[in-house]
Amino acid sequence: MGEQRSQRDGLLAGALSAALALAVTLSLALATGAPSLPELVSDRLLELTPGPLFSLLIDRLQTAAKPLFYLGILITLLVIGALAGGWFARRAATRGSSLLRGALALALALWLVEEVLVLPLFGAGVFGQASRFSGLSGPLVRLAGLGTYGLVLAALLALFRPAGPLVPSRRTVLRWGVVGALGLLGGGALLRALGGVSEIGAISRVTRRGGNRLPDPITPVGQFYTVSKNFIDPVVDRASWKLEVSGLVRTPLTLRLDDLRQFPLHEQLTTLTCISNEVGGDLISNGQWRGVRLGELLSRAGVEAGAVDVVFTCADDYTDSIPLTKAMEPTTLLALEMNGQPLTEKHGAPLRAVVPNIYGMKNAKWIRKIEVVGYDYQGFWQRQGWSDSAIIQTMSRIDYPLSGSTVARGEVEFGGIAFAGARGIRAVELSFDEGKSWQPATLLEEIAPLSWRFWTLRWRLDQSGPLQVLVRATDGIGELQSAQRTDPFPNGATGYHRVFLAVA
Ligand SMILES: Nc1nc2c(c(=O)[nH]1)N[C@H]1C(S)=C(S)[C@@H](COP(=O)(O)O)O[C@H]1N2
Ligand SMILES: [Mo]
Repeated sequence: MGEQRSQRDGLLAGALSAALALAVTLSLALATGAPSLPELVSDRLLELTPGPLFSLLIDRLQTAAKPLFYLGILITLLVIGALAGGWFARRAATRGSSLLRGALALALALWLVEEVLVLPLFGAGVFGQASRFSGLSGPLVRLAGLGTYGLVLAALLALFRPAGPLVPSRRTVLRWGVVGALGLLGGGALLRALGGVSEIGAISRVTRRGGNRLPDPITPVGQFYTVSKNFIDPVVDRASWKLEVSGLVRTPLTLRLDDLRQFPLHEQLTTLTCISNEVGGDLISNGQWRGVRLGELLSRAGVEAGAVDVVFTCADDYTDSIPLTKAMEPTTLLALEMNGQPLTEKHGAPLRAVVPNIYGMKNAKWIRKIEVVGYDYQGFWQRQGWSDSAIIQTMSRIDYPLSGSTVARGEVEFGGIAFAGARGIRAVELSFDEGKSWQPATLLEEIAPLSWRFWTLRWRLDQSGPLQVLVRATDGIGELQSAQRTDPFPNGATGYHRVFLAVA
């Protein structure tokens, strides 16, 4: 076989094998929770991306930014797989050694290069152990992926050998069928993986609601939405952690966790929602927070005249600020616990801010330093144009029936949530006629003043056919939710949520 031809075959076989290997790796990563190479390097790559480009990506592409970024990395890996295949096929053609043994040796070599060269280069450490994902599963999942690459590469190159008949044998067809089916399966898993990557900067794993069911009044920690700017969140060592309170204060403080626990601890149900939540979106959850009043801490330090903002600086170099008046409110907490347990890493262990009535953005996680300043401080997202006051806009959502579902004619129950920060909810209404008329829903008992409010409504649907149902809320001061559809950037999304139903 000519070298040119075998190289061309090798490129093709390499790309196909790499696609399959990636599908296998990502499926395994999804199943085991272990990180795949794309996940590990994308973290570092995003960090290395120049600020202006990063904010352009985030601003312009919003939720698409990260999937696109991810896709870029996958394509790069495909190209590397193709090139390695091309090189290998050419070498195998001239040497005539065993395809299988050679391809597996190639896979092993690629794995070693990945584990001891590439990963450390991207800050993840040898075998990825310096990343948040330490342990054996990561290297093993990546080994399985590259093993797949080697096996498939050998199989494909064997198929491409010109000695084979012109009309493919039944066995060949069968083999291709299996390869194709696996590829499709893997592709599906890949799409799922990409779909799971969402929102400004972060991976938010929120289980999609299903069935005629309202969310849990207090969101279990494992279902609580998460957003961060990081691909890999910081892990803060509790023993050596210290909180610095400085700036315009009479007595700067340095506090350890035990010192913080000497303050009176307050418990408070507060709903958090992300400013990048879309209308009808999932980035909203309710937590039971326990911690120290920020105001009490600041009083201990003694705030000096001229103070304007209180700035949080976090272990991931994230910063944000709230006005001093907000910081002094008794409901502004520095939380140590969530739902009766110490804060988990994802939610900002060991210390995070809980700032009612203000979007999640300003509920800083992994806090290291609290600084009182005499000017209006612009934080991480504010420098990219997001709202500085970030007051939560009134929202409402229809949780069931799910949009796209079919309901039987007759009485149908609707249910969902509404939230307006500290303003509370006075009313929720549904419209079955494009907003011409509105039917009042029943508000369930208030969970807590700073929590979301649940509602239900039973309504007779007599006419079969397609139906749109809209929801709107009125906040506690009597102001109707804005009907105008706006994007999350820069002040949080507005507009009415609607579901599309088929009445049968
Ligand atoms: N240090 C730090 N704090 C942060 C963030 C971050 O990226 N870094 N993200 C913020 C955003 S945008 C939101 S919506 C909330 C989400 O908190 P949760 O993940 O506990 O739901 O954390 C906020 N606090
Ligand atoms: Mo957010």
